[in-house]
Amino acid sequence: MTHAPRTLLEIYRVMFLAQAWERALLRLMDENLAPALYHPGRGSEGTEVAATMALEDSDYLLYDHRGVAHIVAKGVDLAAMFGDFIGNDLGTTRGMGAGIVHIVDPSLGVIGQSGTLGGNQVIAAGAALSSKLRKSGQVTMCFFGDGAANRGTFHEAANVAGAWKLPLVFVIQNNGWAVSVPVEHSTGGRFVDRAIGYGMPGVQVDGADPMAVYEAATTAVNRARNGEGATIIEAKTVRLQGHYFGDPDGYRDKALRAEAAHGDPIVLTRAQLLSQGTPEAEIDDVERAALAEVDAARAKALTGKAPGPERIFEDIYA
Ligand SMILES: Cc1ncc(C[n+]2csc(CCOP(=O)(O)OP(=O)(O)O)c2C)c(N)n1
Ligand SMILES: [Mg+2]
Repeated sequence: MTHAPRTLLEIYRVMFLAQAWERALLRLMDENLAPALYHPGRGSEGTEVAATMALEDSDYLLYDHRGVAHIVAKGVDLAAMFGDFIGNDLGTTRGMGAGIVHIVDPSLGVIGQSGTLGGNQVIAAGAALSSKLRKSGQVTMCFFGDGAANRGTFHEAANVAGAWKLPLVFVIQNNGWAVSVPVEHSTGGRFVDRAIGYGMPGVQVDGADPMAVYEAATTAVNRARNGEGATIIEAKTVRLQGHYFGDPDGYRDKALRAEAAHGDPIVLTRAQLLSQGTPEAEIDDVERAALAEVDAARAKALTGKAPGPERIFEDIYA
């Protein structure tokens, strides 16, 4: 199915939905109903949602560990996502492990990430090569952070993507940090400039401006689908919370954290909608509906059951 162009309100709805889902997950962890292992995505919703919404349902998504907004934007069932974190039979993997690495929905092109960061870059190149060889018209989008962009796997994937004009969009979410390492310490030059060396376009966007992200992603997706090859999008984002759920974030001082808070894409997009004349009551309705959707998904997910030992031997291809 080909999507009609998205409006800012549609993109905001999914950003808010992803944030509401994440808050509900953190509550499940607080209540000891799900294992407490998570990397909050607050601050990256603008990029993850707007870029993913430029894809069609049949396109491939390789997400990363930061948040779930890209997975929500691809349309994965919210109750099944809770089931994956709880580790029950309602999850997309029907109880095979709990957590972010394991959400998969082949019917929506959601093929996961990798056991280690950066592994998804080479898997993405493989997925893009497969659709090129099959002439399926599918595009692959691969998300990763500034830290993972410095792995050797990025060079391998970007090099073949450039050489073979693979239908691939790399989305580097540069939030300025890899755990406690600032990007100035880990990286010489700009990520976007690397594109020249791989023979593909590079574009830098403000991750808190979803329309700018959506337009850049749409251009990249169209190029890929038309056989013109890959693109690198570098989105400047912020990490509003610690690296993982429970990280005291002590390596960033108050001033740095306050600066990041100014880049909250949800706050900025809501303000942008209001300034464009969207009635506040309409935004409130969208938010209320999203909260109700998350509540219903949580209630459904909690009716799931732990898988039996026989589940261990299913889906094994070795
Ligand atoms: C190959 C590998 N090395 C280290 C880790 C541990 N690790 C998990 S997240 C992370 C930081 C990643 O930083 P970045 O790519 O910038 O993403 P962010 O967390 O900022 O979203 C690290 C080092 C890992 N999962 N895989
Ligand atoms: Mg980072």
